[in-house]
Amino acid sequence: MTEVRREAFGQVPREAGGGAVEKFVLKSDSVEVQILSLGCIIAALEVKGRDGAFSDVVLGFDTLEGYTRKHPFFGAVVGRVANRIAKARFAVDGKEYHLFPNDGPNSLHGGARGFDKVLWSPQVLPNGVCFFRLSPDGEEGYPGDLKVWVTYTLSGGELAINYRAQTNKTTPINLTNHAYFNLAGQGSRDIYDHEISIEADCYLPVDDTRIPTGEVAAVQGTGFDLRQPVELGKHLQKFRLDGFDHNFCLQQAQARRLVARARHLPSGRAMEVHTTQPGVQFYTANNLDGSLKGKGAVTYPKHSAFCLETQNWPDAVNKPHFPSALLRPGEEYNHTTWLMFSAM
Ligand SMILES: *[C@@H]1O[C@H](CO)[C@@H](O)[C@H](O)[C@H]1NC(C)=O
Ligand SMILES: *[C@@H]1O[C@H](CO)[C@@H](O)[C@H](O)[C@H]1NC(C)=O
Ligand SMILES: CC(=O)N[C@H]1CO[C@H](CO)[C@@H](O)[C@@H]1O
Repeated sequence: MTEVRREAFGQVPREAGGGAVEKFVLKSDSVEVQILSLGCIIAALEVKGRDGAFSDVVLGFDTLEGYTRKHPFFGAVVGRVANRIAKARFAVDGKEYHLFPNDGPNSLHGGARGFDKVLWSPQVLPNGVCFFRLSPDGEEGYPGDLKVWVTYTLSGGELAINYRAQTNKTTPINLTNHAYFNLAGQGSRDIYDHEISIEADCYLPVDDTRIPTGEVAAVQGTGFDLRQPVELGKHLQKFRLDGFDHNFCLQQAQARRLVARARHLPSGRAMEVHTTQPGVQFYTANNLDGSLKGKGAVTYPKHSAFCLETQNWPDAVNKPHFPSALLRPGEEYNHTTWLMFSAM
């Protein structure tokens, strides 16, 4: 049984667009998740450890103010196009489109005011909540009126996130959730004692602006081979890696499949990621620097969380050999990611 509760969370200041933000609390026997109507943000996610104790495993803020200030997309749905588009431009059917460059010369995570910074219209479901939004033609430079639905449903230890969209002009799209996890509990200093595995034979090397070079490289014999579980701290040391911020290429299939596992060894908290998407960005929070004050007044230093953002491959709009990122009128974008929590 999932219980769904709805509460007021705060008021967006007028200069940031205005409007009332609500919080939706989904609760099962083993998981309680709090989601905001601002950016469809997962603001808290309490899961059980081996000893039965609940811990909040996502980074974020106690109040709305934290989320309306600049922050690294904590828990938010990012779009229209998650990740980077090189030189903030792309062409569709021979017409060139220019996006707002908000990451050096590139467009990152949908632009200056992406899907993470806007209010969505909620609808309560028996076991979850569905958020809707119309992204108007030209928003952040993207073509077409785009209708988007993001639905969270909880059943037992499984949180499903479904993304659907329809457009009336061909547009690139790829939606993801940017939750930062620490299965030891948010506010824990690092993730070195987490075991991670990713079911990927290949990954995408990047240039110094973090755009994929176009090569699809085998993980075999490199630090990117995470097909067998590794303990993260030791693994980073062994391969002298400063951290991960890379797309791993998943088996090309539209069907649900297991793509990654994370486990916090001391507490036994574990998370499996299943998805219909072709890629997953594994990010070890390399850019967190301890300057943000999070929930319970903790700080978030470098490597204090990880993200597993299921998505299409970055810069796919400019790379013909990557999976297509275009949604055409009459088609429907429909992807789901499942997060399965357990204690072992
Ligand atoms: C897309 O829809 C909007 C409103 O629903 C309409 O104003 C616009 O003309 C449509 N564009 C196309 C290309 O059909
Ligand atoms: C979305 O795709 C799933 C299969 O992955 C399917 O079960 C579901 O019915 C689709 N949703 C819609 C609204 O078409
Ligand atoms: C519009 C659309 O569906 N774009 C791409 C996003 O990622 C999926 C992965 O399954 C691609 O197949 C889509 O073409």
